Amino acid sequence: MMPADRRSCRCSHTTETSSLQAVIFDVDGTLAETEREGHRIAFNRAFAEFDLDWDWTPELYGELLSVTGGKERVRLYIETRALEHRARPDLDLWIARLYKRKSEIYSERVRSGAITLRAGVARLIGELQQAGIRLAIATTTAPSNIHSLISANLKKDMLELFEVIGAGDLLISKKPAPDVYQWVLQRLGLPPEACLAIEDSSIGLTAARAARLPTVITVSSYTADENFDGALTVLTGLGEAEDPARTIAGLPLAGACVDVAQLRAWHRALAATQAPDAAQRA
Ligand code: XBP
Ligand code: MG
Repeated sequence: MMPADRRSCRCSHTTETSSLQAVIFDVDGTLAETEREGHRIAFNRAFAEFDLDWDWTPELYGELLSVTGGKERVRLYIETRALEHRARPDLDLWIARLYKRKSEIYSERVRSGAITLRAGVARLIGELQQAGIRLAIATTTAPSNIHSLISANLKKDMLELFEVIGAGDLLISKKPAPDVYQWVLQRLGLPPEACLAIEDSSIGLTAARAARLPTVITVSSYTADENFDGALTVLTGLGEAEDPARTIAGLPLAGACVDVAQLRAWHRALAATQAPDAAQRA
């Protein structure tokens, strides 16, 4: 449940769109490098518990990331590489049970400290909070996974930090469909031009752009070579003073790391190109 002061704060927000009002974070790959040593390992351990001889190597897992959602990923594997399982009469239920166990293993792993946040994530979240910029999440992973990641690394409940959380099976269509971003925007009560999305993958970028959200990309280990046409900027990460980020494409990062001033500057630059007189000049 959201604390009372946060609820009243939410009501007092303006719907002014010319300044940056909210930042919407993706989770896997963006907040943390969760895939290779987090989700992949948890899938493999669940497979062993279910007496399956499946081994999702880092390379194979990279191919399976072409679909979002753990249950959808297992189904893709069955349909392309473990065809004998297609005939299971209880296939949906069985996948759901396997996924539930995988999620438990993943959360245990995250809570044990195996997965840390990427450089700059904790800092930027704190700075955004201080600046009164609203925070939200748009992900395809399960809420329990986000909770474990946040509480293990920031020692806070995710609801204390993120006002709106669009996650998991909440919606029928996962990324690259825009549904999760549209759902989050609706709950924030904001138009996309008042917000920024932070993503790590081209699938996530497609979802955010389809919801008309300006998007900052921080590439992750599985996504570095993907196509990020349409992103506001593509960076190696959010960066820290002692671990600077680099610009790969798009609007340049002025300093060593992404901070509130930089996000506001990018947002203003975009707004200027979209102002009516700029549109007329174009
Ligand atoms: C990434 C995903 C998820 C994770 C695994 O989501 O597609 O499926 O890989 O998590 P995002 P689950 O980048 O949108 O955070 O097994 O819980 O789906
Ligand atoms: Mg991601």
